[in-house]
Parts: sequence; C-alpha cells; structure tokens
Amino acid sequence: MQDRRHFLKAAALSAAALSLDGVSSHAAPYVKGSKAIKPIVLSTWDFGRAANLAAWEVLKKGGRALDAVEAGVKVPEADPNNHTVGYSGYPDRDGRVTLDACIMDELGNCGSVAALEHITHAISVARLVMEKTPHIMLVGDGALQFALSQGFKKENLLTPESEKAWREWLKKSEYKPVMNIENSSYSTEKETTFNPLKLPGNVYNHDTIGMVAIDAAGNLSGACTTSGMAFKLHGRVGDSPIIGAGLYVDNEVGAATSTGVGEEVIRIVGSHLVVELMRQGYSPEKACKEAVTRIVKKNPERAKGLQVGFLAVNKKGEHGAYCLQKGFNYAVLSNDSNNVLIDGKSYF
Ligand code: SD4
Repeated sequence: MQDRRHFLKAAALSAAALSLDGVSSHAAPYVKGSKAIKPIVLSTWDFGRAANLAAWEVLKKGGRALDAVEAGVKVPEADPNNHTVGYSGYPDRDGRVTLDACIMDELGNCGSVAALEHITHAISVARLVMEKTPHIMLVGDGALQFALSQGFKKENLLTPESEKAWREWLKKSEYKPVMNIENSSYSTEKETTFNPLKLPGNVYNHDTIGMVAIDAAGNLSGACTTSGMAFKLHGRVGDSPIIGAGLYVDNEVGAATSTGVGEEVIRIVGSHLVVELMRQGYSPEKACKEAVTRIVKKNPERAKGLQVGFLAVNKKGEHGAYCLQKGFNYAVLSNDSNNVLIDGKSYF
C-alpha cells in the first residue's frame, strides 16, 4: 500500500514536471475545443502588445500569472514615450503626475495605490501593499512614504514633453476628456510612435493598461495601472486602483479590467459586475456588453459623449470586450493567438 502510494505520487510529480517542461519549450498546452486556453495574457489597447510580450516571458516558463501581469504592465509604466501610464504620464491640472494602480491574484489577495507621486512602478508598490501590509489601499503621501520605505527611489515623473503639453493645456484650462485618449486629451491622437519592440502596425498613445492572465497552472491574476485622466483635479482618483471597478479577479470564474472615464466605471463597480455576470453564465463579451449597457441606462446623454471599455477572460481562456464608442481594442497572446489586436464591439 505504502509503495503504491509512493508510486502514484511519483507519477503525478513527473507528469507535472513534463507539462511544465512542455510550456517552457513552447509546446502548445492548449488543445482546441477540449481544454482551457492557458497560458494566455490579454491587455487593453494596442500598446498592450509590448506589455504582453514581457508577461509572456514569465508565462511561457510556467511562471505565475501574478508575476506575469506585474512584469507586463511595467513596460508601459517605464516608457518615456507613453504619456498615459507611469513615467512621463500627463499631470493633473497642477502639473503633478499622480499614478493609480492595483493588482489582484488567484487567491483574492489584492493591493492598490492611488494618487501616488514620484514612483514609476506604481504596480510594484501596489503589489507590496498586498504582500507586506495588512491593508489593501494606500493613497497619496502615505503610499509614497511606504514605497520609499520599501527601497523605491523618488523620481521626477514629469518629462519636458509632458510639461509642455500641460503648459499648453493651461492656456485654456478646460477639462474636456477626448474619447479614446482621455489620459492624453490635450494632444493630437496619433502623436505617439510608442513601439519599442518594432511591432507591426501603428501604435498609438492610449490610456490605462489593464492586463489579465491565466498561467500554465490555470490560475488567474490581473493588474491595472495609469496616470489617470489628463489634467484632472489634484487628488482625483479614477477606477483603475479600485478593486472591483478597474480590475477584478475571481479564480473560479474569470477576470475583467476597464479603461475610459473612471467615474462611469466606479458608478457600476464595472469589473466586478463583469465577473459576476460571467459567473451567471454570460460569455466574456456579453458580460462586458451588459456592463456597458448599464452605464448607458444610468445616463444615455452623458454616455454618448464618453468612452468606457471592458475586457474580460473566463476560466477557460475565452475572452471578449465591449465599449461605449468605437476605437477600443485589446491585445491577446497565447500559444494560439499571436499577440493579435482585437477591436471591441461598441454600443454606439
Ligand atoms: C481613469 N480609467 O483614471 C482611467 C483612465 C483611462 O482611458 O482608462 N482612460 O479614469
């Protein structure tokens, strides 16, 4: 009996080792139509493709989805040509770059920072809030002091380019978010050539990055990070660092994230709503559509003039998106989908 148990345990271990090995050597763990798609990583907007590649480095080795999403969103956070996330993000109306970010793992652990200044990798601070404190969310100076205590160095995030855009904005000082480029609303839409990995196609300077992933073990995690709406009031916090609004993960069901005008997402607790709808059997796209429809129902006139997009993946690796206005897209990378960019269907 003892021997048989020992044999079964050894057989299980070697099977696990084989499948992990398969992942690291790029063998497709996904068999169409029968098993879940895993690993897989999805992120908002076209700049998500570069982020997905960094996440894939973790996933393809059998790494944890949590590590993958953190590594992935750090790419746009650090990019000086990206004015909507992290370093060189557009500032608030007082010229201060304030970052919002959150992260959530398969166990329901989560961490968040809001209105964080002077630290590029807000997502890593959020992760440390999750791992090193009894809390979930730190804001403003408290978040900064915590980051410094963890070894982060204080930086100036306002680059000359972002400062120039802000000074230009100051001439009129009108807070008018522009659809699909809410985080960089002063400048012209096609301004950016953020494409460090020379990916094919045009890459524009878009807004928040929300990323969700399933690792080879079938576990889900998500991350969301942003400099928020350009030229917002100082102290304004959007949906992105709010668990349930900008991001939600439930390892039994799926994960969702959002982009666009955060006030609308908070009003309906959007990402949590999308996950709960998937729990009831909605497909990812249908769940996103229902969330968008709720925003419209609350105030159809207001909804006409703004953008919100949701992106969701379920436990099987099926994914979908939906947005208010045309223009939202997301990038998908798995053994089956080569970092393709998919347009979200829109309500209007
Ligand atoms: C916010 N949801 O701060 C973010 C901004 C965004 O597309 O995603 N813009 O409200």
